[in-house]
Amino acid sequence: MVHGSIYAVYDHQSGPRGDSKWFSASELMLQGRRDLAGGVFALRTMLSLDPLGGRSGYPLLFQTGETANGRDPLVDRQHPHDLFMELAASYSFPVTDSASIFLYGGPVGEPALGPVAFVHRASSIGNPEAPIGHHWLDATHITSGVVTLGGIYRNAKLEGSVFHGRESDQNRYDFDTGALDSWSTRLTVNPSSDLSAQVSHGHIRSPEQLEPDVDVNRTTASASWNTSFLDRLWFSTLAWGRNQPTGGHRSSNAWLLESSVKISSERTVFARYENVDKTELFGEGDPLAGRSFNINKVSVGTMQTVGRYEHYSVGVGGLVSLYATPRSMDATYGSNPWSAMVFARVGLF
Ligand SMILES: [Cu+2]
Repeated sequence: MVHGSIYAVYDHQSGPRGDSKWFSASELMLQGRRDLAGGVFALRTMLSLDPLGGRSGYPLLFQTGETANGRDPLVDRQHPHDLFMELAASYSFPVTDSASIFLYGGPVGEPALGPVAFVHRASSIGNPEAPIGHHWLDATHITSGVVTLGGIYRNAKLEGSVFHGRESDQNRYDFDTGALDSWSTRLTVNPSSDLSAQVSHGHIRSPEQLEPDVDVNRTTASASWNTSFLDRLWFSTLAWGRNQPTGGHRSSNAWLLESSVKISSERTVFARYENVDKTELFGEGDPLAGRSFNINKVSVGTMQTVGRYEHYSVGVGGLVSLYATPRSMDATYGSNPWSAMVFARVGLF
């Protein structure tokens, strides 16, 4: 199976901390599977050309997480994804008609923690922008070293993972390595073919390169569902994530609600709402350093398919985001921060 997409995006973020940039966001997913000894063996890899755009990623107001140079945190920027987003193998084996067990692992992969990552969620189809709650919900989707053991019984799946807790460093072309020092567990239930819900919890050892003494306990819960809107497919996700760092640092929450509706065969309309507590927007020495700020963000956008060919399609689109922030941030971000993106997308299938 081959699947992929590449976006070329012009990005503008308003205000004193804003910036403008052309960037590309891409992923190519390859998967092969075969029957083996009564079960199914699969190899999976996922690659991204994000690193070509530079180490500091793209401007995104209120985004935090990871680093571009190994010294300073990335703030108001979205980090690029690594060239290798996944390199993993899995084996699943049916035990009875309604039960199976599986083993998954590899040097780069995704532990059992959080909702489906935003790049793969049906509810964010057409939207190239990363959520500002990424590091509360699904940032572990690229982990350097992971082993997961899971069991499926009827419509329920229970998984446990051990993995390397440190997030990707600023070198996006290499493999990061380290001990399997972190763990997570996730319960997923699919009451119907149109609803999937999960709760998960993990202990992430020293995730941040710039704060190596801090571990994070992360708890997430989410539901994704499909409905129809005037006979059109409508995908939605509601997600909550909580980070509880060790060492007396304050806990913080992120909420996300997003939808994507295919209003015609050629047009998708999408929207996302987020509410996130941010404590890392102001560096040491700033009078606002260490304080927690609650950020509200609403984005709406659309994508129109303009060409369909045998193995790919071409679309163009755009989105606008508005933010509601505490007054005390006005001097830094302006009183009505906003941002917009226009993009072209090539989808492979
Ligand atoms: Cu990511």
